[in-house]
Parts: sequence; structure tokens; C-alpha cells
Amino acid sequence: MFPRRYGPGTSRGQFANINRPIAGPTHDKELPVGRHPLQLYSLGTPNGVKVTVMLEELLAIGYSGAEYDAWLIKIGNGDQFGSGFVTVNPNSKIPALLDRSAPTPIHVFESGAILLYLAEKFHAFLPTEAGARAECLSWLFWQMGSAPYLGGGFGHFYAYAPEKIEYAIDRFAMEVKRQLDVLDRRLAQSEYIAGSTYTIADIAIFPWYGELAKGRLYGAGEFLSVKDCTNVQRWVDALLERPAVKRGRMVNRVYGDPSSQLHERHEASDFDTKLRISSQPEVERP
Ligand SMILES: N[C@@H](CCC(=O)N[C@@H](CS)C(=O)NCC(=O)O)C(=O)O
Repeated sequence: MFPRRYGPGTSRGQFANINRPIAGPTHDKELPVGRHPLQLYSLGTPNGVKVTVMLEELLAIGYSGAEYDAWLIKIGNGDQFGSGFVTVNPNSKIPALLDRSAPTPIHVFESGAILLYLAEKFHAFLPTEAGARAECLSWLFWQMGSAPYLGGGFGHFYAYAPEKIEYAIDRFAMEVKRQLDVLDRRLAQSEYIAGSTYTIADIAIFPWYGELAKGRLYGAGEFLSVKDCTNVQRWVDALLERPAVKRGRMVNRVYGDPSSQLHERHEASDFDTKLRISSQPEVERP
């Protein structure tokens, strides 16, 4: 029986230490600042990877103004509740971006807003023609609205919940299967998500649904029969070949194969010199 008024219960599960019912900082801590115009405070989860892939794509096509320092925010340790981070993102979630190239530094939070901000700043990966732009933004916002059902819904109840609740798993698995089918039907019609060109819609959707399709999220590939989504598979395989995608997936990554982990990124050469040679695997939290 639930009480009439909410009060924190005994928090359980692997994220119990960072769950809290109030916002705001828990401690004073300034954020580090590097020498590049863009300062990214993040972690290599799907929401973080969207931004590092975008920055690497911008650099790959020659926008040196997209040079960035990527600082590691360990959400399992509560770094997102430090006063400096909360100033950049009052919602205390990665990713958060600080653009110091403007006379007054600009704070951007929410991965979709960061992608849009960077696309507009550099005039890249966002079509300018009204119809194509609307298509791209529709899919970008589709991702932002849909992924919480995948991460906060399916992933949470399938992989993280201390006890398995059939109703919750069934409800969210069905929704995620439906979302995958939305993408599969779309990708049967067009090469990329928003049409014939690669855009921020692909960059936003790939780290969630692309990784899911490859069985790398929540160990749920077989359960969701992801191999049946042949058009999604074709699209992910193409994206995984992009050098910028390969680099972006490594930045701020603290789990998986140590040789794919670049905990912080400050120079392009870090990919050659600073990949992890040993580290403890850490579980992601999308
Ligand atoms: N809608 C947000 C979601 C960001 C988000 O959920 N970030 C997670 C990691 S993927 C986080 O920072 N969690 C920390 C916490 O919940 O305390 C976005 O797309 O930027």
C-alpha cells in the first residue's frame, strides 16, 4: 500500500546513491576549463555520445571552431550535483556544453538542444530547405521524446530494477519494439533518417537505437529480436564505418574494452596517445 503523500522510501538498485527527489547542488565544485572554445562535461552514455559524435563530425569536415575539451562527469559518484555543473545544467544530467567563443559564455543542456545549437552555429548537418529541415527536426524531437521509454522504461525495468516486474517489462518492451519498427520502416524508404543526407537526426538516434540494434544496450538484442530490423541494421553498419562515429564513441567512455576508452579528450592526438590500456569496466546509465 502506497502512502498518501510521497516520501523517499528505501532506495534500492544500482543507482540508489544518486537518486534524489530534489534538484540543486549537493556540494561546491567548480568545473575544469580547458583551452578550446567548447567545453563539454559528459560521459560516454548514449546521450553523451550524440554530442561527441557531432563534434568529431564537425572537426572531420574542417570546422576548427568545433575543437573541444571533453571532461568526464562521473554520474555514479554524483559529479552532476557539483555547483559548477548545476550552473551549466540545472537539471544535473550529462551532457552539458559551455561555449566560450561568445563574449558571454553560452550554456547549453539537453542533448537535442546541444545538437541543434552546434548545427546552427556551424551550418552543418541540418538541412536549410524548409521541408527537409522540418523532417530532420521531427526525427530529432522524435528521438528526444522516445528514448526515455527505451532507457528510463525498458532498460530500467529489464536490466536495472532489483526485482523483475512482468507488467513493466512487457509494456516497455512492446513500445521499444514498436519504436524499432518505426525506424525500420523509415529506413526502408530512405538512406538516412531524415532523407538522403546524414544529419543530426542520425547522430541523435544512432547511440540509442543503433547500439540497441547491435545488442549492446541492456543485453537485450535477442529478447527484442533486433536482427529482424534489417533496414536499421544496414543504417547502423554504415554509421559505424564513419571515422567520426568511431572517435565519438570513445570519448568519455568508461566501460567496455579499455582500448576503446578515452576518458577525457583535449586534443585530436589524444586518440593516438591516450586510449586506456587498463581500466575497471563501469556500467553505463543512459
Ligand atoms: N534528456 C536528457 C537526458 C540526459 C540524461 O538522462 N543523462 C543521464 C546519463 S545518460 C544522466 O546524466 N543521469 C544522471 C542522473 O540521473 O543523476 C538529454 O538528452 O540530455
